[in-house]
Amino acid sequence: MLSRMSRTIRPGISRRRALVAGASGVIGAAAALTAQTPPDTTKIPGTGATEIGARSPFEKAKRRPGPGRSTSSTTPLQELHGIITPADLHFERHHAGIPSIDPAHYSLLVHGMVARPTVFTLADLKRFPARSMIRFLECSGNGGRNYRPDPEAHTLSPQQLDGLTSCSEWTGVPLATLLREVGVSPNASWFLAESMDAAVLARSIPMEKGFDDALVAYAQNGEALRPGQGYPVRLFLPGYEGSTNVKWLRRIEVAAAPFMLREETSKYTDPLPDGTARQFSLVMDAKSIVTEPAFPDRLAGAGWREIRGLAWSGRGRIAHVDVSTDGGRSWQRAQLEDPVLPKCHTRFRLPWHWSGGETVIMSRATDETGYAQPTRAELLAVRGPGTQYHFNNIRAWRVAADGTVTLATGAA
Ligand SMILES: Nc1nc2c(c(=O)[nH]1)N[C@H]1C(S)=C(S)[C@@H](COP(=O)(O)O)O[C@H]1N2
Ligand SMILES: [Mo]
Repeated sequence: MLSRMSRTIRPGISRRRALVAGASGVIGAAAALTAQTPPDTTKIPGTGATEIGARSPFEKAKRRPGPGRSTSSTTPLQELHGIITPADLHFERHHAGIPSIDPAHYSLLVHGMVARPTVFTLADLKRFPARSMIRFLECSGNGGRNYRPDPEAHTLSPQQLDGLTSCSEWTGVPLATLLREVGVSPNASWFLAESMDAAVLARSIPMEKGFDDALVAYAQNGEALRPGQGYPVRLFLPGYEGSTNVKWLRRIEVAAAPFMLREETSKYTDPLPDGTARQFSLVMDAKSIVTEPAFPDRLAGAGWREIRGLAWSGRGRIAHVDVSTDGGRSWQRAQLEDPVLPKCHTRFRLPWHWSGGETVIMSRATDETGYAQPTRAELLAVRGPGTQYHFNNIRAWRVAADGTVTLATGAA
């Protein structure tokens, strides 16, 4: 292979001769090279190197199956390997479209109950010690069609059911650094995070989160945030429901109480069976989904295959994932693939022998706090039928005798 390459790049010089020349002196080697005619680059096989990479045209993964403008797109979970979501397949949820923001004119104001109200430019933010963390981001509306009665739910793929979750390496400055910089009052207990998109989306966040692991993020998977993810700066709150991760962040106001905004009163609250509502249900509970086999897969025949899926928890690490291949009668511990990180998608696998009959496959995640993913009946009993968010109940796939796989919402 090497000698073939050297022949291709420098016709007439074998690798052997080049090595000999190298050993006998640099000057001799250079003389030997200049004596040759320059390579004809048009004869190099294949296409040339490119400025920006692109997928193989044989790969068809998409966030949105159809054309047209939409307020959300979903990650094709069943197409991905490992735990990282490519940035251009990270799900999107925009309440009022994607704004175009010139980073040269970007600034973040931090004020309110602070000693030194401050405006930070993007350069200011990048000058602080940086931190990177691999963490998931999930919309709290994800997976609702596995909870409410839905006659079409059996024909949902992992992407269509649960594609509002993704996992990236996020880089930025810890919000705690900025809070110390501005001198937060000891009486402060909440802060407002406000965006500069047309929605002016804003949320109230407990101050403990600000000092814990909140990140003012400017990069994702090694490069600047994508416009859809909040370019140039978003708030990233590991484990918190998606809507609190304010994109296009322009203002943080420190206060002694929550602000009771639209997105935490009329939206993103959970009505309960007793007529009250749960407010500030900020942390995403443990959840998992088998992504292979899943709809629209059709198993080619009986035999061995690998069951694969993802598990995650907003409260910390996944402790274990149990998988049932017999409709919940027995459970086996799946293998967790390294790395198993806190508040991060975790890959699980289990070898499975399908004997060819009808069966139901499901997964149940348990996190390091000991919390286990509930069944649909358990979740319904606590939340009632009217709940709109946080649907982490067990997902089940029915495998028919002909190998077709469909979502079986009532089976778990
Ligand atoms: N400024 C702003 N921030 C926002 C939103 C928005 O519409 N505007 N959507 C929120 C919601 S509901 C979710 S689930 C996440 C989605 O983040 P993503 O689009 O990067 O996946 O961003 C949150 N932050
Ligand atoms: Mo969301």
